[in-house]
Formats: sequence, C-alpha cells, structure tokens
Amino acid sequence: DSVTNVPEFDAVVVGAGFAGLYAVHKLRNELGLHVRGYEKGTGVGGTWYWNRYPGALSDTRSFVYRYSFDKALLQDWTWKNTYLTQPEILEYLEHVADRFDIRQSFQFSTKVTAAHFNEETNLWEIVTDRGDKVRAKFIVNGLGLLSATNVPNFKGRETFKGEQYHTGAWPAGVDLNGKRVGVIGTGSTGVQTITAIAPEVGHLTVFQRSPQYSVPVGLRPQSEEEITEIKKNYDEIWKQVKSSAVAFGFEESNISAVTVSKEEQERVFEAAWNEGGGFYFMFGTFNDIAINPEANEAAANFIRKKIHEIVKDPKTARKLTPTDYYAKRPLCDNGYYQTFNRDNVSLVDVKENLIVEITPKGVRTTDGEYELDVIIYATGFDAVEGNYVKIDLRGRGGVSINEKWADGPTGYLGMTNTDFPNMFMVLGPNGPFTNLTPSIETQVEWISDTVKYMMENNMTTIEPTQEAENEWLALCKSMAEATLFSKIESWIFGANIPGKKNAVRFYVGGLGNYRSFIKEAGYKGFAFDRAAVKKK
Ligand code: FAD
Ligand code: NA7
Repeated sequence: DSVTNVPEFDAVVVGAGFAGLYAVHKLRNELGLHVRGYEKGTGVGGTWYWNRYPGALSDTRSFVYRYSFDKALLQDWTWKNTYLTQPEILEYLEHVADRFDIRQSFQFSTKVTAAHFNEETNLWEIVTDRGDKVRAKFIVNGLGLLSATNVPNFKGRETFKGEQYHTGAWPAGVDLNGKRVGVIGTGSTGVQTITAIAPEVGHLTVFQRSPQYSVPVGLRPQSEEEITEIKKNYDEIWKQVKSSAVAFGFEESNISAVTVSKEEQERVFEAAWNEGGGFYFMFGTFNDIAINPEANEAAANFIRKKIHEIVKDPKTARKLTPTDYYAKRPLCDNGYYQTFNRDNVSLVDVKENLIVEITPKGVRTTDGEYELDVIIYATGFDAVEGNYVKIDLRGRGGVSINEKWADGPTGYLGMTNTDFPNMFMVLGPNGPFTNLTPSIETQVEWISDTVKYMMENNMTTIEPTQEAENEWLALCKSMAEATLFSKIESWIFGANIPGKKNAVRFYVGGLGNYRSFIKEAGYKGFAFDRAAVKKK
C-alpha cells in the first residue's frame, strides 16, 4: 500500500462508552491532538447503548454514576431516582457527546479488526471491518470490560423457531406481552430482567444454574431538596469517592462483623437491607464480609433468612437459596425473590437438570422439554479481555495479545502492556474493582497526562518494564487471594466461561489506594523509547 495515502492520527480511540468519549475529549479538546474514534455500534453509549433489556438499571447510585470532570455538567444534568435506568444513562452520554462535540471524531458502525505496532515507524497500523487503514502514534482502547457477550454453545441453538436474544445485544421493538418466555441466567442482568418482565409475559420460566444472594436496590424518587444538597456538595463528594475503596458514594464500614453481637449484626444488616444497594450491603455494613468466612456467613445467613420469609413455596425458596460464600459482585434487585410468588413464574434448577439442548420448540433439560416463544440469554460476558482477544492485536516482534495473555490477561496498572508500546487500555486487566465511572476518569486522566508528558519531552514510545508488570500482577493476585471472591466461580476471575483461564483480573485494593499508587509510582515502572526487538 502506498504510504502517503494512509491517514495518520496522533491517537486512535476505540469504543464510545464512558471511557472512549472522555478519552476523545481529553486528547482532542484539551491537548489539541488529531484524534479518530471507532465504535462498532451506530451511536455512543457503550454498555448503555447495547444493554436495552427490560429492567436495565445502574446499581451505582445516580449521583456518582457520572463524570466528575466538569462542574457545569454536574450542575446542569439531573436525575429523578436513586438509580438510573438505561435510557437515562444513554441520554446522559448522548448529551455529553453533543456538549463536548465528540461525535464528529467518531466513525460509527465500524469495528477495529487489527492493530499492529510497526517497530520501524513506531506507529500503530489500524484496520477496520469497513476497509479503513490508518496509522496513529497512540491507541487508546475503551473496549469495555463487560461488553463481549457470552452465549453458551448450547446444542441446537440455531434450530429454535421462536425469538432469541442476549440481554447485552437487545434489539428495539421486542414485544414479550403474553408470550411464553424463558430466561437463562440469574446474574445481575437475569435478576433485573426477570423482575421486570414477569408481570408482562404470559408465562416465565427461569433457568437457574446458581442461586444468588441479592438485596433490595432501594429504588425511590429523590426530592429536589436532596438533589440540590448533593449538587452543592459535589467537591466533597468526589473527594470522598476518589479516596474510598469501592467508590460507590458511601463511607465503607471500619467495623468487623465478628467483633459485635449477633443482635448488632442483625440490626446493621436490617438497616442496610432497608436502605438498599448491593455494594452498600457488602461493604457499608462491616469491613470483613468479603474476607472473613465467619463474617461472610453472618451476611449470607441474613439474606438466606430473608429469602425464606419472602418466597411462599418452601421448595422454590430452597432452590433460590445459595449455600456457598456471598462473594460474587454483590447483587441488588427491585423485588426479585417476590417474583417467584407469581402464578405465571416457574423456576427450573439447571444445575440438577442440565440444559441438554435448544430444540425448535424451546429448551430441553434432563427432566423434559420447556416450550417457549422467546429465549432470553442473560448469560453474561466474556469479561475484561473479551473484546481484546477478538482483535488481531500485535505488539513488538509481531507478538499477539493472545500469545501474551496465554496464562491470563495482564496489564501494568490495568492500562499498559510490555511489548505493546503506546497502547493504553481503560479498564484493562488488573484495574480497580469499583463503581467504574471514577476509575475510568482516573485512568483516562493518567493516559492523557502521560501523552502530554511525552510530547513535552519529545519521547517516542512508552511501555512498562517486565518487572513492573510482574510485580503489579503479583500484587493484584495476593490481594485478590486474600478475599473470598477468589474462592467462588464468577466472571471476576474468568470462571464463567468454559476454557477461559481462571486468573486474577482486578486490583481489589480500592480506588483511593490505586490513585495513590499511580501518583507515587510516577513513571518509575516504565521504559521510554525502548529499542526495537529483532523480528523472529
Ligand atoms: P463500554 O461502555 O462497554 O464501551 C465499550 C465500547 O467499545 C462498546 O460500545 C463496544 O461496541 C466498543 N467496541 C468494543 N470492541 C470494539 C472494536 N473492536 N471496534 C470498535 N468498537 C469496539 N458499572 C458500574 O460502575 N455501575 C453500574 O451500575 C453498572 N451497571 C452495569 C449494568 C450492565 C447491564 C452492564 C453490562 C455493565 C454495568 N456496569 C456498571 C459496567 C459498565 O460497563 C461500566 O460502568 C461502563 O459503562 C464501561 O464503560 P466503557 O466505556 O469502559 O466500556
Ligand atoms: P453473570 O453475572 O456472569 O451471570 C450470568 C448468568 O448466566 C449466571 O447465572 C450463570 O450461571 C448463567 N449461565 C452462564 N452460562 C450458563 C450455562 N451454560 N447454562 C446455564 N446458565 C448459565 O452476568 P450478568 O450479565 O448477569 O452480569 C455481569 C455484570 O454485568 C454484572 O456484575 C453487572 O456489573 C453488569 P452461573 O452463576 O455461572 O452458574
């Protein structure tokens, strides 16, 4: 190809969710760089563009599920309830895109299929499914960590005569009214979908492999006065959020559950149950639920008891009650367990009776065939690295990201990789496990500061040293292993997909510590202008 005809950018940004939109704003509007964005959807929003399933709701409180970088935006944009629905978040992100004139930098309906680092030019060569070929000094990946959908490879899926949808790729205009609907999956998404559609459908069959601990979300209107008060205090609020652990807008507890009486435990759990919020229940009540088996059992027991109080049929209640640790991403719901008291809802335990196949008429398990008009896959995501490994992504010496991550995905600070110079990731492997918008901002700001620093110092490339990358991985691993999350199978460790490497994928040290770490480390773990490696 003729070198002169290939457009060259300072930076290519991939993805138009919270991460990509902010990255374009920082790099283009603030640093004045020549930036091109690519997004495979037809519009902005990322998660909130794709997940249009009924009941889709943030589980972060409205007041902290947003950007903090612009004071006027914080004052102008408002909300109604304690949590945000999918259409509200999408509207917000569309507003942000317009307000900062971000759309014009994006090419939509365009998937990046390959990105190769050229060691002679020190540029990334990027290819899309629309035939674009461009070069860029930097590539910023905002590919999302819960974005690549996971549809289990059930036999006969293509033979089903009815409609079938994954929640993370929900089309417009789905009508479930009066239909026989099956939902496979009872994670955060399944719980929201099931609760929302039960009153509308003819019959709902829930296919549950693992029962879940869930607490009420606490969805209620917020008054003008409450909202005004929050807006007045935003400086303090963000300061607290960014120095806290989970960054959900509440103070984490510093009291150990095992040091207080059973009565005190009950009182605290009951108050949190009434207040609402999954992360609040796990981290706002006591400080050792996620680490101490005895504290964990106290919280788990409280929820188990609630399930038996709520669900009228004892057999159904038993099936809905988990027995293992309470150590997945903590769920919250808007009446999930109550849904099973409805006459038109039935629960099928597919751990006992495995799903054998999808038939033209519905779902066949080992105990029989369930006839359905619609199958909903609420089966989650190939989390964290799912969208990375789909791209033909190659760094120095032609090494592919799949080769590099053969033992599990890595990323120094969750943002950079050895041998992938000038490639940044937002929410890449081993980034913070938190309410994500403040973590996204933290990372995008670090990336844009780094780009600025390199420009000011005439530097060509940046990548972490192998030593820094290894040490970060070891730190993430040891921190994660100290929690009960590592004892339970979920997407957090990649255990939700057969064949996926079970490995650490998050820094669980909290956002406050993460921010201190990146500030104190500076560029210590990085190599600038490293020499090219010889091609094999
Ligand atoms: P995303 O919003 O996932 O955007 C990534 C974008 O990249 C997508 O639009 C995708 O199409 C695009 N893309 C990927 N690969 C390519 C490619 N090769 N070429 C072109 N484009 C590509 N987090 C919270 O903190 N609180 C919550 O309450 C919360 N609720 C959630 C509810 C649901 C149903 C889901 C799925 C996630 C939720 N999350 C929540 C996590 C949520 O993903 C993040 O909060 C945040 O939206 C991530 O933004 P992002 O820009 O990093 O990625
Ligand atoms: P999750 O939490 O990964 O939940 C997926 C659900 O689908 C879960 O109940 C799984 O059961 C179930 N599943 C997955 N594969 C199968 C098969 N093959 N058969 C039966 N059931 C299956 O995804 P979500 O979308 O709910 O939530 C992910 C995050 O996105 C969430 O934390 C929010 O942040 C948004 P399992 O538990 O593995 O037995």
